[in-house]
Amino acid sequence: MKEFKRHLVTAALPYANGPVHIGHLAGNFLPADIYARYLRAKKQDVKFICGTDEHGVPITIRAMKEGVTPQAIVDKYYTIINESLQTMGISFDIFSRTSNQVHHETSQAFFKTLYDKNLFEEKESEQYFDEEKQTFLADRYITGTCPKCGNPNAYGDQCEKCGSALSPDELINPRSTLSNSAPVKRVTKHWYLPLQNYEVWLKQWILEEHKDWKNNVYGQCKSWLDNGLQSRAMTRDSNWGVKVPLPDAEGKVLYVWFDAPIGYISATKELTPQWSDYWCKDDTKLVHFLGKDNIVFHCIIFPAMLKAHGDFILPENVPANEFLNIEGEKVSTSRNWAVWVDEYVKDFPDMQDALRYVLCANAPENKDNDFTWKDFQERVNSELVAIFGNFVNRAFVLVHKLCNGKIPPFHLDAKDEKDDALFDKIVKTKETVSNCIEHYKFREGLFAVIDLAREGNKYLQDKEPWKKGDDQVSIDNSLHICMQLCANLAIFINPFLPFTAAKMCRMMKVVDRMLDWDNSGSLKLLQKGYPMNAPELLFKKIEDEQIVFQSEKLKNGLILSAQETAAGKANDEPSSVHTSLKETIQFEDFDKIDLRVGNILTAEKVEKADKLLKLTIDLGFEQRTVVSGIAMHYTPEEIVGMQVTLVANLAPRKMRGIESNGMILMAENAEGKLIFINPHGEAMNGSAVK
Ligand code: B3M
Ligand code: ZN
Repeated sequence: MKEFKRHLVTAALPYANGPVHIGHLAGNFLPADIYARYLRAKKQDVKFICGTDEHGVPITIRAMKEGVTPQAIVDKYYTIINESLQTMGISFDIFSRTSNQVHHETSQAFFKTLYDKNLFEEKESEQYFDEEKQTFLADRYITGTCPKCGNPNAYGDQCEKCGSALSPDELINPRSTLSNSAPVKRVTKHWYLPLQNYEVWLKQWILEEHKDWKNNVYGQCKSWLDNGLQSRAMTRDSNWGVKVPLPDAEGKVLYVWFDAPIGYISATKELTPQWSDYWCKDDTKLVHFLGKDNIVFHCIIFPAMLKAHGDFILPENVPANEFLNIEGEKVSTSRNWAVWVDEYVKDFPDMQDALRYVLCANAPENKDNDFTWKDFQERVNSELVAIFGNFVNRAFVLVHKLCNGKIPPFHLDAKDEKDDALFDKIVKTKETVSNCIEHYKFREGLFAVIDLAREGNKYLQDKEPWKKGDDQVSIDNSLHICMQLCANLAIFINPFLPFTAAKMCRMMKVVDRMLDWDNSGSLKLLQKGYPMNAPELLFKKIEDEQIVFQSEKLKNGLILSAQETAAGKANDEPSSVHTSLKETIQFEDFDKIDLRVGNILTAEKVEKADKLLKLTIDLGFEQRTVVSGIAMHYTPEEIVGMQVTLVANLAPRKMRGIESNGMILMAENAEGKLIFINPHGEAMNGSAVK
């Protein structure tokens, strides 16, 4: 085993084109944080690096759609992402941004080194260009008819109907998703990294020397390497990104996957003048945490870049996770099918550890996993509250009741085999948790801690100190052990649930230093006679209403996003101008829908919901409240008095606590603004639309 002096831990840089969701947390930030916190508790020299990825097509497209500059987009989301991750206790040593000067310089210098070593191929090729928007089009932003199945809305990289992988050249009647115009071909020059030149080395390094990598990671690498590598362009035509540092490169920027991983290096530079100790000395252990869609970039392309450069170390491990689905369905930011971290921390104040717990217990470590609100509630209530919280609380309450709130002495002569067994279990747990975290098996590690708390409950139940009357020796011994167990539990749980560990320290009146990993596995953490504080509530139970509210919110998000998909407001992916038709329905299906004309009587903004307006609609025979996701498109004043069409028999639904009774029909104009579908002349309020 190699001896490492330092640790560099990275979490993949989220794109600053939207908030982060719990899938990012489970796949990436949380395991990295647990690992970094554990290393710090072991008194290791560790730097935990992250930041936002602020370049690339997703950001320019988003900016174009919102009609603002890319800078405005990244500024907005940097702040939101940074705040929500801080609040969740993700303990980065730095959370930087790839738009920073030092990053631009670092990645340009990196590129220049490879260029000067003559490691790029310069190649010209023809690419689609949108003349109206004056921009080259990434594959994803071209639509057309699929040559395989005739789907009129296939993308330049893939047909989502028949699943074929496509290239833009294969599309029949290609159109730009940005302007709906037909793109033209233009010749453009780019710098390619011939990845095939690194194939032999990569095979040796990964397939031979890193058989220890997780199966999902190793397997993906193997299949890339078995299929053979090709040259890949490391530059793009764009005016947003890191400029290519060459004289004849006007309008060219570095490919976002070239500059983003260099962001780890630039952020470390920003953090410490000793940055090169971390990046250039091979007794540093570099570990990248990420989701499975980023494996190829971190295991193949970035290492090839690092190898080509020559000055930097390579990752020791890349423990990528699979995906976390939500309520049985894949996360989709475009359909707003996601649980957003910034919203969770607002809806569940001071309950970060509950989410950390469930996401770790359910982490998609080896396969895709599912998050459901029901499971969230069950795990919190029956594991965190009923096992861990319950044990700690009982121990503290009993110490206050039976031992004056002070750590009782331990009478060695009265020690029995139950005491020994519990002590053994503490020592074993230390070893198990260490081992699990060091091997990136965070779920198993967490379960070992919960298991220990479960043993604590059993021990208390066996010893029944509350029934021991004046047998103070027995009371003392059992509660002495329980309190030592609490102290150990605080140390073990700390990397996973740091807010809980901090509360426990307050309850035990000890400073953070007690949480040093090496202190654990001992029954001498708290001195006899030492006074304890009263127990604090470690975890709150999750009530049914909270779960119902969250499930509704998820579904409402779908409805809102359906209303604005075309406008692209909540959308990372390009929306094609015409979406494909839904499947055929029968007249009876249509006839179930009761459409009515109504008049907007009042309109007002909904507090803390920038998309929603609350409307009163006059249907002639009645008035009703409808909540509509149109606040980005209309002010309340401009719509009062308008006639609209309403789905009048849609089941009521609560949005932001307001019951909405129906849905207003909207379509989209060429600019992506939502417009009302209203009668051509004055119709009677309440009349049915047929
Ligand atoms: N921003 C992709 C992603 O968020 C990308 C990661 C960069 S890590 C260097 O999935
Ligand atoms: Zn197709």
